[in-house]
Amino acid sequence: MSWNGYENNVLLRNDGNHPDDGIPRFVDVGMALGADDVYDARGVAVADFDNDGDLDIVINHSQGDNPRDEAGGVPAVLYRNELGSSRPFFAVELSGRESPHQAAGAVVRLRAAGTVQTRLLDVGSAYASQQSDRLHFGLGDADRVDEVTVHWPSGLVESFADLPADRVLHVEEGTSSRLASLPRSPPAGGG
Ligand SMILES: [Ca+2]
Ligand SMILES: [Ca+2]
Repeated sequence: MSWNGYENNVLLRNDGNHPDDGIPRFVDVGMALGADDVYDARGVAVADFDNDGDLDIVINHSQGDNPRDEAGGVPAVLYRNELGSSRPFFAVELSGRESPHQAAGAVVRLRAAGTVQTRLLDVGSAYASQQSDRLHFGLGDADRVDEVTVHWPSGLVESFADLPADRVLHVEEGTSSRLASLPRSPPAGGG
């Protein structure tokens, strides 16, 4: 994103906490991955748009308010992730019953291979854009999930143990759950 207009977008890779000081390190990989466009970007949404198990990015732009804009403005751009499809993932979709149907404010914790990740279901996530309500977790090298815990806005807490990777867990609050697979896209250049 650029905040002053017509700066190259940056895409920050999280390299984790540094072993010396415990402070997270981020590296700008926008130019290396071809995601450093100079258009006047405004909104960003991160979701698995092609249902292949990795997160992709859509960026929208302010329209035609500057002579450098192309005629009619710059359309939204989809950056399709072709790096992460081979790595395992896990995703969670929630339907509230006591909680509001969209389950805004739910917190999901996932534990796999000794690492805990936390996601907040946030329905007001970015300017002029909205994240997917499918909560996505990258699993690194783990091929199973030890436990998923859902903290519903109603106060209900539900846990699900020993789940396979590369699945979407659909949970209806306090009622039922089921695992589904995604239609994984063929690799870039594949048939
Ligand atoms: Ca994807
Ligand atoms: Ca992909």
